Amino acid sequence: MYKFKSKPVLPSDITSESVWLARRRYVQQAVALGLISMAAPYQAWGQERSWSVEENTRWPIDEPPTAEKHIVNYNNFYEFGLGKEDPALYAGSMRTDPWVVRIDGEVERPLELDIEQIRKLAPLEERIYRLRCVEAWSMVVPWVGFSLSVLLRQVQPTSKAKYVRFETVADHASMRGLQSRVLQWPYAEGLRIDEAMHPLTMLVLGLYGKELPNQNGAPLRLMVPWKYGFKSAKSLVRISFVEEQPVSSWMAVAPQEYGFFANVNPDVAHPRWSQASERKIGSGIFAARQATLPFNGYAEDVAHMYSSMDLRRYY
Ligand SMILES: Nc1nc2c(c(=O)[nH]1)N[C@H]1C(S)=C(S)[C@@H](COP(=O)(O)O)O[C@H]1N2
Ligand SMILES: [Mo]
Repeated sequence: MYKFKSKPVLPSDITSESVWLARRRYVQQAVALGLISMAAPYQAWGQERSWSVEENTRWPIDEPPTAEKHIVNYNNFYEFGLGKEDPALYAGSMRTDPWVVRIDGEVERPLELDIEQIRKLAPLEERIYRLRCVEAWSMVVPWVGFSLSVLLRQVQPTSKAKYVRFETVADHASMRGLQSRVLQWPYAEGLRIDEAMHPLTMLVLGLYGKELPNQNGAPLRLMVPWKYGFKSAKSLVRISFVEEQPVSSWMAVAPQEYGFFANVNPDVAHPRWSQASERKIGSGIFAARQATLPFNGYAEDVAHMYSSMDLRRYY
């Protein structure tokens, strides 16, 4: 598959990810020397890491992850306000425990699971995925979780199920942004079943080896790495198999700007700006913009799902 080009690590980047890089190099060298088997779970290094996770090397990104301080301080989570700093400032008041996720709709066996039950469904993996926002910036994030398909397989969808709809929490007591009418609440998203079952599609419980911070969508979010960031709904409370294509919150307010598919595509501009390049958050003000890749670099894995579709029409 496509490998992202390495970028030199600037002194300004060296924070918690230097620890991460050191560990990653060690693991790669040790594997090359036959010292350890890649299948063996390793204890994530660094003082602040709290989980032991298995590194998933199926989808490598040969590029250092964005510093943790940027990932947790520059966010889109409109339930807490429209500013990039608002989620870090205000999401602390969201209660994430207890938390129950309902899985229902066109299924034989609807389920309600709490976070502990979900966490036990599969071993946690670290996967470094790029998040490419429709606003033409990106970050490279060491997410922790596992494939969404693991969860979806628990409920046995019926033959009517064609799509999966995702609904996120809407708590007026803790979410000041719900007063705004910019979007329909609760925030809703959707995927076609084949997209939802694709092994790249991830259910995320953490980042940088720790539980998800509230501003990044605690306790449970979606991560669909070949689609624009708005598809990756945060703080999920309900996952429903449905017959009809769901209307996502962004489609509902601006259908000509935000399509259902939202596959990252440098050749299809947003009506108000180009999608050909992106600014990597934390790379410094003098850093060059980088070219945006079709399907965010995952074309080999996912392009086949859209082979018969006109991607200009189904944006
Ligand atoms: N519930 C909810 N999920 C959401 C959003 C939101 O406003 N509300 N914003 C989306 C957008 S536009 C992006 S780019 C990503 C940002 O994720 P991050 O803040 O963890 O980087 O979350 C997505 N998920
Ligand atoms: Mo976004």
